[in-house]
Amino acid sequence: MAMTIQLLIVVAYAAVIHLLVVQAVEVNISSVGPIQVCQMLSPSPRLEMFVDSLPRTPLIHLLPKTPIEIGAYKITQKLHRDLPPTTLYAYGTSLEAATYPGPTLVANADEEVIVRWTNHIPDLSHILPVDPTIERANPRLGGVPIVTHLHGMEDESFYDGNPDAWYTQFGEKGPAYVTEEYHYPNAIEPAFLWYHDHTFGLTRLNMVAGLVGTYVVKSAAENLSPLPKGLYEIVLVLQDKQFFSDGSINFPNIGNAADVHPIWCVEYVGDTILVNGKAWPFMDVFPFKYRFRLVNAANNRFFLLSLNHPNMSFIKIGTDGGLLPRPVVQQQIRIAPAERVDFIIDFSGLPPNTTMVLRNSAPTPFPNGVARLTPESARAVMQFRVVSPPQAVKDNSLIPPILGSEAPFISEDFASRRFHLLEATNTSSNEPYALLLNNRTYRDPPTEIVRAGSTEIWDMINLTPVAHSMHIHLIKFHVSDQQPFSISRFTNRTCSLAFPYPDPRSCFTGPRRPPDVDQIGWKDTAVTFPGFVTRFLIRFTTQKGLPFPFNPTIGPGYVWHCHLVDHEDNSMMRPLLVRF
Ligand SMILES: *[C@@H]1O[C@H](CO)[C@@H](O)[C@H](O)[C@H]1NC(C)=O
Ligand SMILES: *[C@@H]1O[C@H](CO)[C@@H](O)[C@H](O)[C@H]1NC(C)=O
Ligand SMILES: *[C@@H]1O[C@H](CO)[C@@H](O)[C@H](O)[C@H]1NC(C)=O
Ligand SMILES: *[C@@H]1O[C@H](CO)[C@@H](O)[C@H](O)[C@H]1NC(C)=O
Ligand SMILES: *[C@@H]1O[C@H](CO)[C@@H](O)[C@H](O)[C@H]1NC(C)=O
Ligand SMILES: *[C@@H]1O[C@H](CO)[C@@H](O)[C@H](O)[C@H]1NC(C)=O
Ligand SMILES: [Cu+2]
Repeated sequence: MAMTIQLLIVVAYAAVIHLLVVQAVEVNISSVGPIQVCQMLSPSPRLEMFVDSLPRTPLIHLLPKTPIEIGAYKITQKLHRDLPPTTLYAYGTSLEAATYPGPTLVANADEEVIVRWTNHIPDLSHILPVDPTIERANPRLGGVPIVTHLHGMEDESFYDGNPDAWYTQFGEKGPAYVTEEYHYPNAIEPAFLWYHDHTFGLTRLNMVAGLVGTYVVKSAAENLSPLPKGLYEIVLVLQDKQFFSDGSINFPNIGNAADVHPIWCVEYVGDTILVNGKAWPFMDVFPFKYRFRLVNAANNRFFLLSLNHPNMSFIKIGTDGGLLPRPVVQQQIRIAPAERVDFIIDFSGLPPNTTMVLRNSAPTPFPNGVARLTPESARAVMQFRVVSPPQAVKDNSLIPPILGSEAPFISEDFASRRFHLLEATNTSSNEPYALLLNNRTYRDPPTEIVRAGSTEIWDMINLTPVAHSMHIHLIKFHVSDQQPFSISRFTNRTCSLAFPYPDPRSCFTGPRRPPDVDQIGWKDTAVTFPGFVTRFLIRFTTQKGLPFPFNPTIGPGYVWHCHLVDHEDNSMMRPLLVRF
C-alpha cells in the first residue's frame, strides 16, 4: 500500500517535471505535424567530432568615452578541419581582425563606452536566400543592410539597434536611422550580454551568416571575487548551421507555406553544432574549476545541456541579467535562443585523460519535436579533455555561497497586459505563414506604450504547438509564474482565462507554478511553453529600480519580440514605447 502511494506520488511528480523541465525524450506528437518542406535540407558533409580545439573569442577591453569601431565584414573562415572555408559576415575592428563569432567586448559597469558599428559588407545581394514577400529592409541600390542590437543593455533607443535603423555600405539608410555611433552607459548589474544584427525582416539571415558577438559588463567587486577568472573564464557561443560540401551555408530556399511565402522557413535548424565558430570542438582543461558564459546564438534551436559523466554537474551562478543570489546545482540546463547562462564546471579530482561530452537532448521543434531535426550530430556540442597542469599551477578559485542581488520587491500596484502567441495558417500545406502577437504584425500601430517607472505583468498565452523565447528590449524582468491551460478549449471558446483555476468555466488546467529552474533570476529573454500562460513581471526602471540615466521616451523606440529569429522576421515583433 505504502509503495503504491509512493509510486503514485513519483508518477505525479514526474508528470509535473515533464511539463515544466521537459524531459530529454523524443515525442512524436501529431500536432507538430510532419517535417516542413523547407526543413528537408540535404545533410551536411560528415565531419569528425572533437578534432578542432575550442577557439577563444578575441577580448577587447573598452575604454570609457573612447570610440571604438566594430565593422561588419565579409570573410571566409575554417569552421572545421575537414570543411573548406566558409563565406560569412563577421564583426571585427578590421577586415583582417573580423571573426565569427565577433570579439568579446569587455566594459566596466557604470562607465559609458562608444562603439561605431560600421558596415563594410561589399555584396550587392545577400549570401543567403532573401524572401521577397517578407516585409524587410530593402535598399533600392542593393547591398546588405545591418543594424546592431546590444542584447541586455539599457540604452537610449537611438542606440538600441531599432530594426528600421539599418544602413548599407553604400550609404543607404532605413527610416529610423540616426547614427551608427552607439553610446552604452553600462549602468546595469555585471552580466554577460551579446550583440547581433537586428535588421528588419533580415535578422535570421544576418545572424546565420555570422553577425553575432559577445559583451561582458564587469564590476570592481566582481573582479575581486574568487570566481574562476582569466584562463579559467570562457565564453561559449552556440549556433547550429547546415553546410554544403564546399563549406558554404545551406539555408532553405523553399518555403513551407509556399503559396504565401516562397522562401521563408518557419524554423531553420542546422545539423552541425558550432561553438565559438568550430564544429564540435574539444577543450583541454586542467582539473580545476572553470567559469563558462554561454549564449545560445542559434536562430531556433533550443539546447538541453548535460555532461555525459555520472559525477559531473553544472553549478549555475548567473542568468541573462547577471549573478543569481546563490549558486544552483543542475544536472541539465535548458537554454533557449538568446538566453545566457553563467555556470561553473568543477573538473577537480578527475584523472588526466578523462574526457566528457557536453550533450544536447533538446528535441526540435521544442519541446515536442521531430527526431529527424535532432540527429545524433545535433546531440553533441563539444568535448572536454582533462590534462595535467604544470607543477606550480593551482586552482585558487572559490564559488562564494552568496553571489548577486535578490529579486526586487514588487508592489501590488501594477497594470496587466495579455498577449496571444499564435500561428497564422491558411495555406494549402497547412503550415504557418506567419507568427503573430495578438494577431498584429510589427507594422500595426503601437499598443505597448508604457510609463517610465511603472510595473506591469505581461501574460504570454501560447496558443501554438511550440515554445517561444520572448525578448523585451530596454529592461530586465522576472518570470513570476507559469500556468497550464487547454489550447483546444480556449480556441473553441468553451472556456475563459478570466476565471481562475479550478472554476469549471476556466481554461486553466492546473494552478500557477513557480518559474522552473531555468527561468529563475534576472531575465531579458524567457521561454513560454505551448499550452501555458507564462507571466513576466516587468519594471520599467533600471535593473536597480532607479529612473533610467537617459531619456527612454525619445528616438525610434524599442521593440519586444520572439527570439526564434525566423518568427521575429515574420512577424512576431511589436514596438515598445516609453512615455513619462
Ligand atoms: C564517480 O564518483 C564515485 C565516488 O567518488 C567513484 O567511485 C566513481 O568511480 C566515479 N565515476 C567516474 C566515472 O569517475
Ligand atoms: C594520456 O594520454 C596520452 C596520449 O594518449 C598518453 O601518452 C598518456 O600516457 C596518458 N596519461 C595517462 C595518465 O593515462
Ligand atoms: C511518428 O509516427 C509516425 C506514425 O506512427 C511514423 O510514421 C513516424 O516515423 C514517426 N516519426 C518519428 C520521427 O518517430
Ligand atoms: C492567407 O492569408 C494571407 C494574409 O492575409 C493572404 O495574403 C493569403 O492570400 C492567404 N492565402 C490563402 C490561400 O487564402
Ligand atoms: C486571430 O485572427 C484570426 C483570423 O482573423 C481569428 O480566427 C482568431 O480568432 C484570432 N485569434 C485571437 C486570439 O484573437
Ligand atoms: C473543439 O471543437 C472541435 C470541432 O468543433 C471538436 O472536434 C473538439 O473536440 C473540440 N475540443 C474541445 C476540447 O472541446
Ligand atoms: Cu516564436
